[in-house]
Parts: sequence; structure tokens; C-alpha cells
Amino acid sequence: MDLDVITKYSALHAKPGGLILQYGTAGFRTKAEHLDHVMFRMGLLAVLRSKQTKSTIGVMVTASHNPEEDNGVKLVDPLGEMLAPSWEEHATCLANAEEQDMQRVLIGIIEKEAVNLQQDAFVVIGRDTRPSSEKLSHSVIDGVTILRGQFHDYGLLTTPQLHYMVYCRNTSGQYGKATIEGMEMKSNERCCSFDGDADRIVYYYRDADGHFHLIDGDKIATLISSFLKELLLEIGENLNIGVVQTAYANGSSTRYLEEVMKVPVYCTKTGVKHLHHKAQEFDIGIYFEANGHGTVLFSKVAEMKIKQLAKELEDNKRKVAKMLENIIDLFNQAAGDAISDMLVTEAILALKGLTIQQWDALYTDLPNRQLKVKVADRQVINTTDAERQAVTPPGLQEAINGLVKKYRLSRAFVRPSGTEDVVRVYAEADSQESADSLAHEVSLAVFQLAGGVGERPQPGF
Ligand code: 16G
Ligand code: MG
Repeated sequence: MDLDVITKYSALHAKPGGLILQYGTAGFRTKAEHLDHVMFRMGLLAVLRSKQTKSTIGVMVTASHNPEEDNGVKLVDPLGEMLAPSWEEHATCLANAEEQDMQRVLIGIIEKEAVNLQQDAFVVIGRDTRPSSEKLSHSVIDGVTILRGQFHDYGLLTTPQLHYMVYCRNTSGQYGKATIEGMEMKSNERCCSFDGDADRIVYYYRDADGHFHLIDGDKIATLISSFLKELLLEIGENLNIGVVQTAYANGSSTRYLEEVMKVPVYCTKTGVKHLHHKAQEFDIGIYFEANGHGTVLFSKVAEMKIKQLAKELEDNKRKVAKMLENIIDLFNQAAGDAISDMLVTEAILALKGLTIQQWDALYTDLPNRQLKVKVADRQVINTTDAERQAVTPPGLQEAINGLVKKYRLSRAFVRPSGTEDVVRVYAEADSQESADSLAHEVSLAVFQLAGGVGERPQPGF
């Protein structure tokens, strides 16, 4: 061990003089700006602990629930547990040693714990999503490498995942496989995902040939609408159902809802508030964006009627009315809610005995493509007809109409994004090739007529 090299590198992660921190309940935590030296030194300490235990040690950079400006670090012991208390003391001493005392403290730990410096060391590192975490985890890595430890940086990881990785690695895979890929998607198995704040949901599966099938908000709306319509038919109740979509709804879904299921479909501007508002006009308003935002709203009148029927009707009809009454409670009528939508979907699939493949087969999505175009000012694009027609800039809608005519079963529209500084382009057609080519041509029209900036849109995706 070259102590001079360590001292030299330590100075690059210099400790603010006089700063005293404690390895507390869950490691060190304080303002991120005060933690660089702690991270470097915990990298050193993890290597020593790894050498001593002849095991992989974990280092997690996180301050859990603390405010964003804070950060923290904790070490994970060989069986995935928290660091042994005697080493917590070493951690505190090492973190608090002034620069000139660092070497001495380090040697003290090596001697006290009889660390064999010839032993190999391996450290695994994880971090949370705080803006400061990436840089701080690099300081940990600096500490590990300067002591010639090997490492694997998992990047973003939950804390329990890191504990799990350490445990798996130290038990030669007996406890489990040290992998973060999450679940394994077996063929034809039903899967679903939520977005980060759990207000969107999509289902999907991989078929026996390995093809991925996405079951989006449109198909969820279709499943729910058909189920509710069937129940209403069974109890002979003629409540007014409406399905609300946006221009992003796949053309096949709209056609299926209108022509096969015979439910009226309405199109609003993109954004939950627009769909929600429209859905309030019906006894039962089913709204979903293709991207998975959605729920079902029941008017007070509908709710009362269903509750009354659940009391009045008999036998099977009563059961059906009761089922409707229960499903009202399962929906979150305040806003689309991935968890409640999943429970509704699971209940419907179970009650109808439907597999995900049967559900998927209700209709086949038209191939489609979405693209973004950068323009100087996206507000030059104004739309009407629920964003399906561009009113300005002049000539743009005419150009789109001309392009759409070249393809079969085609449709395209453009709109300024409400969340990013781009113009979004959507195109669908009878084949993927056509949808891709139409989207590209429309992008070029936007670029030319709406003040495109940077490179012209290129074909190919
Ligand atoms: C927001 C909207 C979502 C919409 C998306 C469109 C809510 C809660 N979320 O995420 O409904 O689909 O924006 O984004 O309203 P864009 O305007 O960038 O295409
Ligand atoms: Mg969301």
C-alpha cells in the first residue's frame, strides 16, 4: 500500500477542517456539499472491510427521505446486513480525521482489525436519484481504486437491491442470482407497468415467438367499456356510456369501440384535465389516453341507480348490480390511478376468464410512429378539432393532407408539446414502413413550414 499516493489523492477529496460527522442510524447524512471526503474515505474503508472479511462489501449513496440537498452513505456487510458496530466506529474516526491524520487513522484500523493488505477486495456501489449522488459515488470509486480494490458500480439502485446484491455475491448465488433485470418475462405471461408517479398503466406480454405486445390505454378502455356495457345489458339498465380518447388513440381502437361495441367515442385535446372534463358529461364516462392515463367516472344519478338496483333486483341480476356497485368503488374517480386501474383490469380478466392474448386480440393496432421536431417557437402551431388539424402556420395542414393521401388507412397530426420544447408528430398507416415514412414526411413539412431549427429530420429511427 502506497501511503503517499493515498495522501495525495485524499487531498483531492479534502475534508473541510473541523467538520465532525457521525456514522449514525443509517450511515452518514448531511449536506451533499460536505460529503466528498466522506465518500472517498468510505471507499477506502469498504476495501479494508472487504479484505478483512474476504467478501464483497456494498456502499450505498443515499440519504433516503432527507431533503434533496442532503446526501449520505452507508456500508453493507457480507451477508447483506448493516455494517458491524465496531466498524461503524472506524468509519466515524476515518471520516473525522483531519487530512494530516488520515494516514495514521487508516493504519490504526488496518492494525486493529489485522487486515491482510495482500488479500483481494471487491466493492459494489449503488446510488439514489439525488442530483448529487452520481458525483459522490465517483468519490467512493476513487477511494476503492486507490486501495486497489475492484468494484462494480450498479448506478441507480434501491437500497434493498444493493443489500441483496451483496448477499447473493457472497453466497455464490445460493441465496439468489445477483441481478437487477427485475422480473423475467416468460412467454405469454401477463405483465403491467406503472409510470413514476403511478398515474399511468400499460399491460404487455411477449408471445411464443418472442414478439412484444403492448396493451395500451386504448385497449384498457376497450376492456372496461365492454365489461361495463355487458353488465348494464344483463340488468337491463340503459345508462348513457361515453368513451373519451385523444388524437393519439389508435385508429383501430376508435373503430372497434364505435363499430363493434357500438359505444360513442369522443376526442379531446391531450391532457387528463380535458378528458376528465368530457367524461363528466355521461352517466358512465370512460376515459383513457393511449399512454395509460385514465379512469371511469360515474355520475351521481348512475351511482344511485346502481346502488338501488343492487338492493331491489333478485338472483343473478342482483349479483350483477352488486358487481357494478363494487367496481364503482374500485375506480379512483378523482384521477386516473395505475393501482386501481390494475385492480379493475385484473378483476375483469378473472371474471371473464380472459387471457392477455384474448384481450389483445380484440383488435389489432394500426402501425404508428411518433416523432419530435425542434422549431424556434412551437407556439406558431395552433390546432383545432381536438388537435387533429393545424390552423397555423399557413399551408401546414394542406401539406399534411397531401401526405396522408399517399398512404392507406393513414392519419397524421402535429401539435406543440405541452411538456417539452418540441413539436410532436403522430402518424399511422397500414404498415410500419408507411407509418414511419409518413411521420418522416410530416416532420419535414413541420421543419420547413414551422421554423425548424438544427438538423433537418432524417429518415430512419
Ligand atoms: C402530461 C399529461 C398527459 C399528457 C402528456 C402530453 C396529465 C396529468 N398529464 O403528462 O395527460 O398525455 O402531458 O405531453 O395531464 P406532451 O404535451 O408533451 O405531448
Ligand atoms: Mg405520471
